[in-house]
Amino acid sequence: MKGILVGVNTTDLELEELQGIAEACSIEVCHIITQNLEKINPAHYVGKGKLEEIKMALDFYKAEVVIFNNELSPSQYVNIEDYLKCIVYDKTYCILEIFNQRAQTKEAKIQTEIATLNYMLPRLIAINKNLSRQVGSGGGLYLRGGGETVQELKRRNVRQRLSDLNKTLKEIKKTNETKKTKRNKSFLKQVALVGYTNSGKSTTLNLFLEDEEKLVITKDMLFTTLDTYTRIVDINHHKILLSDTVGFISDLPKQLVDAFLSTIIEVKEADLIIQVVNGANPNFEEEIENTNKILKQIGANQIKKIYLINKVDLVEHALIVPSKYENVIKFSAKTKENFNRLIDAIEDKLFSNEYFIKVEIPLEESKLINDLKKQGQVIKIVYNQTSVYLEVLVNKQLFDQIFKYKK
Ligand SMILES: Nc1nc2c(ncn2[C@@H]2O[C@H](COP(=O)(O)OP(=O)(O)OP(=O)(O)O)[C@@H](O)[C@H]2O)c(=O)[nH]1
Ligand SMILES: [Mg+2]
Repeated sequence: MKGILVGVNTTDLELEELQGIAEACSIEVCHIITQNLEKINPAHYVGKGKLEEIKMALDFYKAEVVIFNNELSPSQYVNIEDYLKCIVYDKTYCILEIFNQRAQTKEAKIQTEIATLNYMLPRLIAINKNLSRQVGSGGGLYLRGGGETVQELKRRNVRQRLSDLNKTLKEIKKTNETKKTKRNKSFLKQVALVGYTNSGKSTTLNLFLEDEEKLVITKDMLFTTLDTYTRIVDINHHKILLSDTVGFISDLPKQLVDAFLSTIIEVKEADLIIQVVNGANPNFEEEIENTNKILKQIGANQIKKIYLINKVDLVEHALIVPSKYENVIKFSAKTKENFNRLIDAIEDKLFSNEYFIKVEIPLEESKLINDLKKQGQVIKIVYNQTSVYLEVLVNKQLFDQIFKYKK
C-alpha cells in the first residue's frame, strides 16, 4: 500500500523514524509533506491549504493512506478522513500496529489490545456521531480484523472487552509473580539486538544470515520459544540464538508504554545484549541513555552488553563515544565495517570464560578482584579478613594472571 507522510513542526530525524514505522506496517512511503505551524488547526490539524495539497498528492501518487506524525484527536481524525476520502493513520496507530504484529506472550497481546481499544474508543464515538457514514474507503482503521463495521464493533462493546482484558491481565500478572518464571531456557546462548527503531537491528541480523539460510530453523522444529524474529547463527563455530526486537520509539505515547515493555520483556532472558545505536544521529548519546533506562525498567540492566554504534559510514567526522561506555564497536551494517570485530566480541563475551579456577587473593589486589567480578563468572565468593576466596570461570588471560593465587 502506498502512503504519504505528513509532519507538522517536525525534524528530519523524526520523519525518518516515521518512515521506518510506516514501512514496518507494510506501507511504501512515496511522498512527505511538512508544515510549520504556530497554532495547530483544531478542526483538521493542518491548514486548509495543506489539506488540499495532501489531497492532490494522494491523486498524483495514487496513494491510499496518509500518516500523520502527530496524534490526531478523534474529531480531527474524522474531519480529515471526510475531506481526503482515504485511510488516515497517525503515528500512535502505526505503533500499535507494530506491537500487534510483534506481541508474542499472552501478556504482551493483552497489553497491546488494551492500548489499541483505549485508542479506538474515543474515535469510535466520534465516528458514530458522524452518523450516516461507513468508515474508511478501503479498509481503514475501523475495518480491522475481518472487515468489521463500526456498528459491529460497537455491538461487541469495546468497554466490556476492555474490562474483561484488564481482569485477565491482573490474573496473568498475579500468576507470573507467584510462579517462578518457568521458561523454556534453551541450551544455546541467547543474544538480543535492542535499540531504537531505524537504528539498524534487522540489517545487522541479516548480515549474520547471508550465508546461513540453512541454519534458520523454524519454530516447530526445535524450540517452542523460538519466535519468527529469532534465528540460529554461527559465531566462530559456536551456535547462538540471535533475536531481533521491537524498536524503541522516541516520544512513545504514554498510553503505549506498558504494551511496549511487555513486547520486549523477553530481552531479560538474554545472555548478551547488543545495543544497536544510530551513530548518524547527533544525539546518539541520548538514544543510548533512553535505551538503558528501558533496559533497567524491564530488569535487563545487569546483562552483558555490546554497544554497536551503527551507520558510521554516514558520519564524516571522527565519531567520539564517551569512555564511560564499555564494549563499544563503531560499525556499519551497510559496509560491514567491523563486522568481524562484532563476531569476535560476541564470542569473547559468551564463550571466553571457559577456565575454572579456585583462588585466594589478597584484598589489596582490589583491581584484580574487580576485574574478576566484572569479566569473569563468579560462582562462589567468600570475604576473609585479609583475602577473598573465589571460585570463578575466567578467560585465558585472567586465568594466567590469577594462577599464582590458585588454591
Ligand atoms: N547508511 C547506513 N544505513 C543503514 C545502516 N544500517 C541500517 N541502515 C538503514 O537504516 C534503515 C533502518 O534499518 P533497519 O535494520 O530496518 O532498522 P531496525 O533497527 O531494524 O528498525 P525497526 O525494525 O524499525 O526497529 C534501513 O533503511 C537500513 O538500510 C548502516 O550501517 N549504514
Ligand atoms: Mg527491524
